[in-house]
Amino acid sequence: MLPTVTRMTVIPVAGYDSFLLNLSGGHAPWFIRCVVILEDNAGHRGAGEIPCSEGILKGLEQCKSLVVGTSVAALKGTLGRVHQRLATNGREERGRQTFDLRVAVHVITAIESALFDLMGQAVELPVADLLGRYGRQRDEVEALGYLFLLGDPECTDLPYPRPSRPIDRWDEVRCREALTPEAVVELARAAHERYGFRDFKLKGGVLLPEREADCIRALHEAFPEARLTLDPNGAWSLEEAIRVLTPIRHMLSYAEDPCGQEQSWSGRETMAEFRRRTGLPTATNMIATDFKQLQYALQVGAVDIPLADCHFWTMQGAVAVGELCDEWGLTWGSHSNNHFDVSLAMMTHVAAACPGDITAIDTHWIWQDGQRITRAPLQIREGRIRVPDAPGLGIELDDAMLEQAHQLYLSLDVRQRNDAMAMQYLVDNWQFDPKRPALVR
Ligand code: GKR
Ligand code: MG
Repeated sequence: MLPTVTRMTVIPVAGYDSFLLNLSGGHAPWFIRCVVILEDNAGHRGAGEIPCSEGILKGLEQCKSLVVGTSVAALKGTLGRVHQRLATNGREERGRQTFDLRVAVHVITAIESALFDLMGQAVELPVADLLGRYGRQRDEVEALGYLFLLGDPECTDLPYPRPSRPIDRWDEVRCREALTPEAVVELARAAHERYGFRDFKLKGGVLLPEREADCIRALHEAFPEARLTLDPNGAWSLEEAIRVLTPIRHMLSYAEDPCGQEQSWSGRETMAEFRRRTGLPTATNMIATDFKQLQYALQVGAVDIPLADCHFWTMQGAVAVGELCDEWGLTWGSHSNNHFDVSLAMMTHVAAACPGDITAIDTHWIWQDGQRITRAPLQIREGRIRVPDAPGLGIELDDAMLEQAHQLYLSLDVRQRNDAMAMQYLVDNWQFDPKRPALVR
C-alpha cells in the first residue's frame, strides 16, 4: 500500500534579486514564489515550487480538499480532479508581459511536483525515473548562462543586494550596472568562471536592437565556441528582427521570440516569417505555451524549440512536449523565471526525462545562488547539473531557511511581480509597452 497524503501546506516565500532589466521593466530587489508541501502518513514530505500571485494562492486553497486524504498511488486521478476544479474558474490568458500571468497551470504543477516527490520516496526512485514514457534519459542536464543587462542599483533607494563578502567576480558583477557589450562580457566571464557554461542567453528588449546585437558580437568574440541566443520577448517588429539578426546569424544558435504580435499579424505568423526569411531556428516561451498553441505554431512553421517550462506546462506536460520534439525532429528546451532551489530540482528532473537532443535549459539560479530553501541545492558545474540519485526530487527542505524566506514575503507588500516599479527610478512614469524596449523611451 502506498501512503496517503495527510496535509497540504502552502508557503509564499521571497528572495532577493538584482536589478535585472527586461521588456517588462526592471526586477524589484525581491522575487516571490510559492512552495507547496505535501506530507504523507509514511512520514515523507514532498515539495513543489511555482511563481506566486494572489490568484495562485487562492487556486491552491481551492484544491486542498481534493489532495488531502488521497493515496499517493492515485496521483494521476488527483491531478485530473485538480485540473477539472480549476477549469471551472474559466479561460486564462498568458498576457503580453515577459512572464506568464496564468493561475491553473502553475497550481497543478506545484501539486504534481509534490505528489511525484512523495511517489518517488515511496517507491525509492528519483522523479526523473517516473516521468515520461521511458523515465530518465540522462544523468546530467546542460544549463545555459542566463545573462541580463542590469540597471544601476545606486539610482534607487531600494534594497538591492550589495556584495559585502564576495567570494568571486560573479558575486561582484551581478550586483552592479551592466549596459554595454563590455559589461555583458564581464558578466559572462564571471559566470563562466564560477559555473563553466558553454551556452549563453542574453535577455534583450531593453536597449535598441542594434545595441543588443553588439552585445552578441562581443560575446561571440569572447567565447567563439559558445552557443549564443538573444531574447527580446517579441519586442521587435518582424522587419527589425530580420534587419538586426541577419548580420549576426552565424553567431546565434537560435533566436528566442525575436518578434511577436504586430498590427494584424499574430506572433505565430511573424515568427514563421522570420524563420523562413532568416533561416534561423526559433525558440519561444510566448507563442506556444500550451498544446493548442503549439499545434498552430507548428502548422505555420513558427517554432523549432518550444521552451516547455514545467512551471506552466506541468512536469508531465513538459516531458510530453519533449517526447513530441524527439518524434517530430524539434528541439526541446525550458524557460525559467526567478526561482529557488526546489524549482531547480524540478526543472532538472524534467529535462532529464526528455528524450533526444535537448538544448541547455534556462535557469535564473545564478542570480539567486547563495540563497536557498533546501539543505543542499543542486550545483551547476562545467555548465551541467547532476540529476540526484536520491528518491523523489532528491532534495530536503530546510525549515529554518524556508521560514526566513516566508518572513521576507510577509514583510513585503508584494503580491504580484511588477517590474514597472523599479523601472520608474530610471525613467519617470515608465509604463510597459510590449513593442518598445524598456530603455527606449
Ligand atoms: O526574468 O526578466 C525576466 C525574464 O524576462 C522572464 O520574465 C521571462 O519570462 O526568462 C523569461 C523568458 O525567457 O522570456
Ligand atoms: Mg524567453
